[in-house]
Amino acid sequence: MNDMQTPTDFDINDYIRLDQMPHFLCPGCGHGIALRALLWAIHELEIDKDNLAVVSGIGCSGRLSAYIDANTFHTTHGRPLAYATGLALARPDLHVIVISGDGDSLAIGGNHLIHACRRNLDLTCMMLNNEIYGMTGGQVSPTTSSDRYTTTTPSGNAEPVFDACALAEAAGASFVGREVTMQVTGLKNLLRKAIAHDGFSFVEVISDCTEIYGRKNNLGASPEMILSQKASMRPDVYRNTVDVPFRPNALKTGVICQKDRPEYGAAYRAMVKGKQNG
Ligand SMILES: Cc1ncc(C[n+]2csc(CCOP(=O)(O)OP(=O)(O)O)c2C)c(N)n1
Ligand code: SF4
Ligand SMILES: [Mg+2]
Repeated sequence: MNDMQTPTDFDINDYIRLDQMPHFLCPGCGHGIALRALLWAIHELEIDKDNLAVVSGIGCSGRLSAYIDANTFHTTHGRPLAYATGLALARPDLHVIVISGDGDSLAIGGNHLIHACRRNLDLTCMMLNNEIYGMTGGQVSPTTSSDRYTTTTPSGNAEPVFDACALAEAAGASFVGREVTMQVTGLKNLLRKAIAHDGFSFVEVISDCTEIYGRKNNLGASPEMILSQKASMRPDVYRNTVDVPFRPNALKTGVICQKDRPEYGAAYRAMVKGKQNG
């Protein structure tokens, strides 16, 4: 890892499949910013593309794997962690990174997430939380804020919201962090720490769905939504200075927990070897 590297060392064109351009993301979508931060972290960690596997589910978030010039698997909705678990167990020499959405990881794939946290296999999961099912037209998700409008909550959302980081920590993830797309360098640094961590790392990225969620809830265009992220992190500072909607609770960002726990793949291999020798 080289701390001296600067943004100028990083050229995203070295890491994306140019033949897949133009990408399909809407203008202002936060997912593109998250992809850039992830590739920047991979660049700084000097990970060889041949040793990188990116696994994704289905969704606007899931689509990102198709744009990365590495070993990529665009799998089924809710199941990328299951595919990634098999891959990481069979190929411990690879860096396995999962790109997932809030619906993908917390609704249909919620069970896979809690068990990935419990096992502590050496994987990194970047979950893009845009509070909505973006790809399928804007249905409510487990992270949709209270009172917000979606195609399936036309009178507002009455459900309480999942705190994905609290869930991951409680389920045993040994690295948990959160960042907003507004803080691109902060997000890159957090992802770098998550990928370097030995064990299961969960990173929640607050990433705006401008075209569906933002439009439906009158949250302004991309610049206003980005400002809202900043204000939601420090409502005490910005409440009277920025005229943008706030999230109900102040967002905690950065590394939320990091602990030493036995990594599942190494423990499993040692157990098998012990049985073979004994
Ligand atoms: C088994 C299955 N159920 C449902 C779907 C339809 N589907 C595709 S993407 C998606 C939701 C995507 O939301 P999220 O995971 O939050 O990703 P985003 O598009 O917001 O990035 C759904 C319900 C599917 N493809 N497969
Ligand atoms: S629908 Fe929303 S999440 Fe999907 S690409 Fe457009 S802005 Fe992004
Ligand atoms: Mg989503």
